[in-house]
Amino acid sequence: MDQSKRYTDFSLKEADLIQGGRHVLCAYQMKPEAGEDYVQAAAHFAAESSTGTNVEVMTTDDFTRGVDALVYEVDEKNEIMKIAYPIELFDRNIRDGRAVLTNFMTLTVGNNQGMGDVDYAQMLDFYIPPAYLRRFDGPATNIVEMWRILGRPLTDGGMVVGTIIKPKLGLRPQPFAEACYNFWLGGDFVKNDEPQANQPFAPFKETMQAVADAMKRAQDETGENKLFSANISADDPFEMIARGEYVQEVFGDNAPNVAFLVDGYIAGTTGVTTVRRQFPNTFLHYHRAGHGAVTSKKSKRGYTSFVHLKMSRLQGASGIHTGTMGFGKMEGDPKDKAVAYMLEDDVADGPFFRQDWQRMKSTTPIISGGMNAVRLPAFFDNLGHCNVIQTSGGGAFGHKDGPVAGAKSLRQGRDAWQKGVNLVEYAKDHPELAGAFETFASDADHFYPGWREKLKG
Ligand code: CAP
Ligand code: MG
Repeated sequence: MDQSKRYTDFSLKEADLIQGGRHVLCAYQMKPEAGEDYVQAAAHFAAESSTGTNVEVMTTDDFTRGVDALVYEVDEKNEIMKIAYPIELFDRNIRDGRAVLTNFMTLTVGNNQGMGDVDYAQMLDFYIPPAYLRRFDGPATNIVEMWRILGRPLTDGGMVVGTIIKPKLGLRPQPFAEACYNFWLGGDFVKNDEPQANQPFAPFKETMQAVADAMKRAQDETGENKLFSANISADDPFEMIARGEYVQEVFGDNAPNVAFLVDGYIAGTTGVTTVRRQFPNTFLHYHRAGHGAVTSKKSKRGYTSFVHLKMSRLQGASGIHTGTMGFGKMEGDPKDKAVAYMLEDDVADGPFFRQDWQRMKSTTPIISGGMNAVRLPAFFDNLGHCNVIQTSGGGAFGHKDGPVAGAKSLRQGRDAWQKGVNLVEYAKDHPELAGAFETFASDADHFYPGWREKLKG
């Protein structure tokens, strides 16, 4: 059935829709199945994503038609379509009227992902008007709280030097806590790797007790505050809350130094919002394991990494993994820095829409995946600043002289960049950094050809 009369309106102008403030706008890359008309498929897509289905239903009335999602632009050659969704379509909490991201996704990337007349459709960008934006929680805390704990300046406090405990699995509670302690002697922040939870060989309670003790010891030893991110992801909110409450209890006085890690793609919107609302004063660390199944650059369905990360700021992630923008081991591109700006800035440009965040707090980029001290300067050159949380697992525990040296080398890498000193020069009188050159020699060859001779000289 051709629904283009009802679900398209090409007279609508994007600037007017934004000015009007009553529509969410979404841009998709969409290709119909062979033989299907582009505009008809787009109209069907908008129908399925709002008030319609594949046939006209007799229960439709004039009000219903007033809240139809409308296709307002198509660029068939580039497979782009844009849809305006009236904000009335989107669910709000029955208790307090807050926005429900689950429902936003159900409409915008829900059934429309499996339609028979669509070959593929992927959301590339979206715009949220102020009247809907204000209903989202947004972040309660971010890197600024970490800087406060670390005694750093609250503006441009710089990179939080972090690690992920490796090996990923297989450490018993004491060796696990020792690994934390050692890194803390040279660094700031330790996080659980995402699968570390309540395995029989490392019971959660025993491990957290040992880590809390290690944090105290490291703080006594260094005279500095330390940070930990505890994974509390689980299948049900009650288990997550139980884990979070337990962690706060055992860390006691140091509880404000602990973040909660949620595997936000796998635990989903419910997992993330449970933590955001149950622990509003705690740093919400959004890990995104599994997201590549949807957001990989090789995928043509679902939504992009940019869209995923932008949604996390709405939900209230304090920090989210943004990838390494081509400087680490995961998929990425230097241009991905646009996503960091969308998380940090008050007004930022996406691939299609400019988003005004209306002073919503920022979400801190967490830079992780194959990073080490030698890779840091190029990464920061591309990003233009170093106000991020950076976690190196292999880059710390793989250092030839162990985790204390690994942590120190990361700190030195950041310091060199902040001072504008060439990394090889800096390594001359910073042995841990020099050790990182030797350990990650192929990276050093790539970023600093001739480093061996220069270091000797
Ligand atoms: C990195 C990591 C992170 C990835 C996730 C890992 O370890 O702990 O989970 O960074 O990717 O398990 O691979 P290494 P992203 O430092 O040893 O590489 O940050 O892109 O979501
Ligand atoms: Mg990991």
